[in-house]
Amino acid sequence: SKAPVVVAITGGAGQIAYSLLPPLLSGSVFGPDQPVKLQLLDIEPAMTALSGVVMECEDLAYPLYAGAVGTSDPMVAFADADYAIFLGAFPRKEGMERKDVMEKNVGIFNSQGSALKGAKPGVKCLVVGNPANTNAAILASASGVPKENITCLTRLDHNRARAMVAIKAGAAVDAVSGVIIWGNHSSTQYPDVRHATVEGKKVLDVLASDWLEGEFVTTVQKRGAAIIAARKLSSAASAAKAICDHMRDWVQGTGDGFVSMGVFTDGSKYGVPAGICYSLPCKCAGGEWTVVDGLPIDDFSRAAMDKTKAELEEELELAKSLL
Ligand code: NAX
Repeated sequence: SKAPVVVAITGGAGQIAYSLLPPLLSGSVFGPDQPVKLQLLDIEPAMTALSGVVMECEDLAYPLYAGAVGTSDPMVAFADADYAIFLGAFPRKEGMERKDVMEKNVGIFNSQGSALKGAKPGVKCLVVGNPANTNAAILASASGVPKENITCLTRLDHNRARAMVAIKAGAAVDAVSGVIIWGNHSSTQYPDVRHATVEGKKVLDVLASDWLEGEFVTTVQKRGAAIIAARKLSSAASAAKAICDHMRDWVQGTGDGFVSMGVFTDGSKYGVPAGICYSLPCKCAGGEWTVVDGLPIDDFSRAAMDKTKAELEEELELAKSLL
């Protein structure tokens, strides 16, 4: 049988991790014959809770389970990791300035970046903890991991957009393809349906453009906040599913079509400068992503793509000033 892959997960005692660990151990992400070893990191006060999570990983009794470790030491968590999923971040608390939250997260991702040096050389990283795109940029500079191996999660936004189009058109979700999330995982993100189809027809020909350019865009942009308002907790089941989709596609390939991933590019595509982690349409094959280049961009899209780019540049500048 295959040697296990080592998957490091930060924020292992949190609510997304609780929904994420079962599918990771089931074979649906890394393959049906691929054993998985988990290395779960959380902060010291969460160690008792984390020990319970480790017990449940055993009790799932999945045949691919190859062990689970719970630790508060990043060096232990990242040692020999093939994959690293960063869920842990400092949440914004009432009365905190944006700058103060950023400072906490810059500290976390800077020090975890150093510890990531103990991972396997080809370690593939996914940053989920917010501000995800900018945390990914800090991680990239602190870790020395090649930029193509550091991504951030915008698949949840992508899935939200795809599902919303399907529901509106009265179609199955897998009949919708080609939606794109551009930019930041924040309320400036641009959910784009200009290249999307539903049941083989252009979405622009099927759904009203005032809905597509108005309510659709703002609903996707504010979906995270709507879930917090309703549930008093942020999205967890759908976030975990999106993480599985992102990692499975990265590792096993996208086949036809493309998906949205927060990635670092060289500055030559879609007017996105090098150095920021910006969500783009990507295809994956052989464990590598490539940007789907050359899609025509109209004025409406260009303005929205530039707005979210400007926010990311400003965020990164703030983050760097706090290093
Ligand atoms: P929880 O608060 O339930 O869990 C976070 C866990 O991280 C806690 O157990 C906490 O103790 C731990 N943690 C904090 N600092 C740490 C550190 N320095 N090292 C290791 N662990 C640390 O949050 P949860 O709902 O699981 O969400 C996790 C993160 O995902 C949040 O930052 C959230 O904002 C972000 N999200 C990002 C999404 C995306 O699409 N990019 C969507 C879902 C989610 O909102």
